[in-house]
Amino acid sequence: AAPVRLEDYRPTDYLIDTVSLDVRLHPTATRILAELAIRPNPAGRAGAALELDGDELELVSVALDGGALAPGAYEASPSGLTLHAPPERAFRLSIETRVNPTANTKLMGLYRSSGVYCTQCEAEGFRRITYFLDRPDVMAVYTTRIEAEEAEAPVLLGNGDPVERGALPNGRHYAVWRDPHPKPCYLFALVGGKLGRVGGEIVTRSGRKVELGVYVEPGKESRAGYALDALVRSMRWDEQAFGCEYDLSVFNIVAVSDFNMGAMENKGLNIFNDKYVLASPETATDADYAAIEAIIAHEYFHNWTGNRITCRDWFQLCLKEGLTVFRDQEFSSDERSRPVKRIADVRALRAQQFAEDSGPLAHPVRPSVYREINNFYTATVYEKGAEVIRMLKTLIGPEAFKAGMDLYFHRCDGTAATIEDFLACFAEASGRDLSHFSLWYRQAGTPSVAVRTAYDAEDRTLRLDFAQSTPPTPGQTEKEPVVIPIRLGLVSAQGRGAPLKTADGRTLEDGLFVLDKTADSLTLIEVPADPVPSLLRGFSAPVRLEQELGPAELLTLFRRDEDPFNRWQAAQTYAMRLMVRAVEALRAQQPPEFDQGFAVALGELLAATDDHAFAAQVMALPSEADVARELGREIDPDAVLHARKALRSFVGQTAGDRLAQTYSRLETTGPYSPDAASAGRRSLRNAALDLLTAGDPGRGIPLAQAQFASADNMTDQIGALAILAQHPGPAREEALAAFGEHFAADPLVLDKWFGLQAAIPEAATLDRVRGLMRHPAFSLSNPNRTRALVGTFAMANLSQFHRADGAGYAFLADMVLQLDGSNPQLAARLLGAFRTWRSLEQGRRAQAETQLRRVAAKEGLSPDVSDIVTRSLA
Ligand code: B3K
Ligand code: ZN
Repeated sequence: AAPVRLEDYRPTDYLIDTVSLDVRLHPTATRILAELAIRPNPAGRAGAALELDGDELELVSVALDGGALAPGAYEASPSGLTLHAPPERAFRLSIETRVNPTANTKLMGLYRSSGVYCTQCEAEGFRRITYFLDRPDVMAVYTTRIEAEEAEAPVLLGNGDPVERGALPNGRHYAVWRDPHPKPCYLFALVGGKLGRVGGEIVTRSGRKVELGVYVEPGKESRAGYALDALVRSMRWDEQAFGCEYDLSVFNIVAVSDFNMGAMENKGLNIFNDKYVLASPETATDADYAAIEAIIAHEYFHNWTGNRITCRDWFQLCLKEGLTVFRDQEFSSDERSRPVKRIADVRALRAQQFAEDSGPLAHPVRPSVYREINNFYTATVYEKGAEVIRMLKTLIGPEAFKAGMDLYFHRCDGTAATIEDFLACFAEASGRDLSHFSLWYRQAGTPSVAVRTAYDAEDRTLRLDFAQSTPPTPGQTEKEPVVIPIRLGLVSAQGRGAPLKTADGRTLEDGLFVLDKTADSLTLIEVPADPVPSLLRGFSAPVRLEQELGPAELLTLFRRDEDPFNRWQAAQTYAMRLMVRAVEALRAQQPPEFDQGFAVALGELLAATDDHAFAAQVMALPSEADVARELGREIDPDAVLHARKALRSFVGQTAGDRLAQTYSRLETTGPYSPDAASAGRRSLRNAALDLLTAGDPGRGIPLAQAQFASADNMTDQIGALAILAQHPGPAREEALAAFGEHFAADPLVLDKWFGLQAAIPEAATLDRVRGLMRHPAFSLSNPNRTRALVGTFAMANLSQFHRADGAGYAFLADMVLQLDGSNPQLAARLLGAFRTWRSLEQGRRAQAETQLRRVAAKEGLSPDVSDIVTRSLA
């Protein structure tokens, strides 16, 4: 397919104002009668042909204003329907298509998941249901009639408000739904099937009553309560934090078990991967609960940021995704712990987005060209997109940000907007020129900020010299300086934060310094002796910070910084440095050596803290992938694995008694509660056991075995199993077997079990993964199963995916080629595991390239896989 370019955007030649659909559900031959009210677009070309998109469609009939079309007047194929000379006035087009939901393994358009009919239309799935102008700037009002056999599909759901339902002859029935809000077709959805329901109700702030429903597989209703609770809290929060009120009489969520992503924000009818709905103490971890809360919120928040205001074209994807991620992050911060949420988000940003940004798949937050849009639902668009909004708020301040959001909701409501429309609201509200800032949307790559500090004891001045640079990325060799908000403070060994006075006598407002040139400096006066600059507080910009700090200075920040994020960062930096040095030692055939400072400081924290979740974040050392990224080039994953193991073992030994005390002190009694404080307690306790076991398996394994056997909740049970899984031997195999048997009938729990085993950093793991593919509960046709087993192996087992013999790469290439025939989106996602291949040592690099070339050489690749492999090799 030819590349699509942002610069080529032009409005459609026709508009579609209303869509009336009549869908007759059938497992293999569903018929869709679409009636479209079409008129020429005043902004388009007069007299142009009408070219409707299609994808694997079978046309049954087409009529114009109720009359048959002459054979030469149109042209139809599975991928399009063209009217050569449509009327130059408003007209009605009636189209009947036939599709096979059972054969739809791509999970785009209308398909069946465990017998439930459901749809996924974003980005370009509606064209797999009927011929249409399948692009987000065509907004219409939809009425949907759904008809089905009542025994097969007693529940029939659509967008908007329910209008009518009734019985039909021959055991069939129907329901009619109407959505009064004009929307792009990617927000269309319908569901039909046997589903259980958990219901609720909410009254919005203007007094509108809204009926809430969460639909799940019958029998799983008891696991839907938390999702409903999270929905109610999300609706309240959005009214209070952003002034956004819900706008229909019904809001439904449906959980399905075959889904390519996390969830989808269809208007009034969100469809979810059941992994992000179903939760009970025995089957879901604290992390699952937090993810459910965040994703329920995210999809709900799209009702305003995405649905009421949508995107003009897919290049503007971050307009809805970056903003909605920012909103769900704020929600979770308010519901839980703000610093801990920030730390978790930055960990994820670095792991996913920084990795993407430094490899062949790097692209700007707003790309300017794509071949397959589904490959742009990325960490860059989502997570970096959210960081850009966060920086905007930091730069203009919370009041102006609020005013800008209000203006955006007011001005752009009901439109398909652009990033320019969005930024204009903030420029107006703040009175600032945001043109330089907007470069964040166009320029890819992670900027580095290098800092040099010089303290003059006589003058009591501190000079900070900043320099920024962004490495080249595909298609962008020259980079310009971006606008980087740097929050900072000074921390002294005595622990008092010094005020920040600049040379001209001002106090640095909110501790904010803005670096918007290649190099700049800041001089602070009246600085007492010995300050340690605490820079990029709260991770105020998505950059790499290069700051020369010695061990003593890092420990000062770790112990005394008033900014919790930088306390955590100081510990991470310390640990990272130890591991990088250990990698160097190992590669020089030397044993790694560690100083005590880090372990001692950890012990101190454990003794003093009552913020368990924070302490758990400190104890989770940078991952192998983090270390690999820090090294940047010529990576030897085995050395990384062993360096990290050695440090964990050293810390576990050095702080052993403290860890053991923490473990027993934090034992909980009473029933499980998923709240943040209880979850934090569990996470610290499990982190303590993990390090303790790393340092002294003889001491830790019996504790883990006991915890595994007695746990009354999944967090503690899988926590113990994950620890056991790191230590080869009968304890591990027995526990794994017991768990597999106990949860044999619970696919979502088995996914955790698949994932744990796929992540074991041992040479036998690849064979174990191959064996598990033959497990009766495993199936490559289910995306959750595939991601749990194959995805975890490729994305979360650095040393084994990157085996020196290339067998990990060959395995993944096999999986990608096999899946490409059935589910190209899933195949393309998995192939992304190769994105760091150029940073490996030369032997592995060659092996990875061989497999990428093997994939590239396959004939008939999907556009999805072809796009990823081409860019990966470029
Ligand atoms: N908007 C959907 C993602 C659709 C992905 C299409 N390939 C979920 C979300 O971001 O909320
Ligand atoms: Zn989203």
